[in-house]
Amino acid sequence: MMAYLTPAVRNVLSWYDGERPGVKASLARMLMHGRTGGSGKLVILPVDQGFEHGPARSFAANPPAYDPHYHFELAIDAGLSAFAAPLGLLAAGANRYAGEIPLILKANNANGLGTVKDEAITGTVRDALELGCSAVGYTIYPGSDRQYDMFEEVRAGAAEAKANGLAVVVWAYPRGGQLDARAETALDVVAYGAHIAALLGAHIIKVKPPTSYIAEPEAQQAYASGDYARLHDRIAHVVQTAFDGHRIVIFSGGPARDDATILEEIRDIHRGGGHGSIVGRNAFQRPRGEALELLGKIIDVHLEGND
Ligand code: FBP
Repeated sequence: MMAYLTPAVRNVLSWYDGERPGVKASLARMLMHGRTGGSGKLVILPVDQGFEHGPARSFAANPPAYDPHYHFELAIDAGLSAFAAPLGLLAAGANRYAGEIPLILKANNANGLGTVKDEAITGTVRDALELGCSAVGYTIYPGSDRQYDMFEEVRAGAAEAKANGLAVVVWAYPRGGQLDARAETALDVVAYGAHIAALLGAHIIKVKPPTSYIAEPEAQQAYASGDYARLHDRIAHVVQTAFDGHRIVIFSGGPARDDATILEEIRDIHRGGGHGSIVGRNAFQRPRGEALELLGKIIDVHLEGND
């Protein structure tokens, strides 16, 4: 038999031995796709910012990005692992690009016009299956006054997704309640969010790169003996909190920044043992050629040491 999966991907899949074969096959589909295919790393394009931040804030910087097909082609041509988006955006291209790029249905969404830190369920497991997706994705807002309802929604959606052979991605974004802006990216808070996502049964966990700030007074002592001044050490800690590195943890790109700043951060993510990146605005807010170039460099960093 000719081996299809690489040792790196077999190793990642071994973390999910408690899961059904369909779920592992869906994870394998993403892990074997694109330029990082076979390396155990993932680089994903997320395009839910039109929902979360509004259309002009998301796409005015690069107007071709108003077209859903633009994002499918960007993800395909950059050789990414997967493309994640809300129902309407995926439905606008899933048929035309069927089989060309693994898809993740972002199944809940918020919008910037609201005041409550919560998300509505905007897609179902059945939608994901009809669109040919490999995974469904949910955002949770640990710390929000609505967090427990969000956890229950993820529990229900994830159970149905797993029963149907889909992987589950959780965007763990602490916010709301008593968390101020600084606390949202504090090391202890980001790590707490990643751990909650793992406990909720996420296969892939997405977080923001953490700062060295420790927000919770009760957590100060636990962090007192560690040195978290360097980003790669903070990344390593967050990965550790996701079942001792046995869950795929990927890091978001954030607002558009210059290439050098982004790439420096990606190098730290790689050095800290992060399993990849999920980069939206820093991809589709650049002209296509520049986006392809930057995504190519991001992939190169994640592939370092994989020869
Ligand atoms: P970016 O690379 O654009 O930051 O995308 C990652 C992401 O998680 C999106 O999926 C989501 O829309 C956005 O970040 C949320 O950003 P914010 O924290 O500003 O609401």
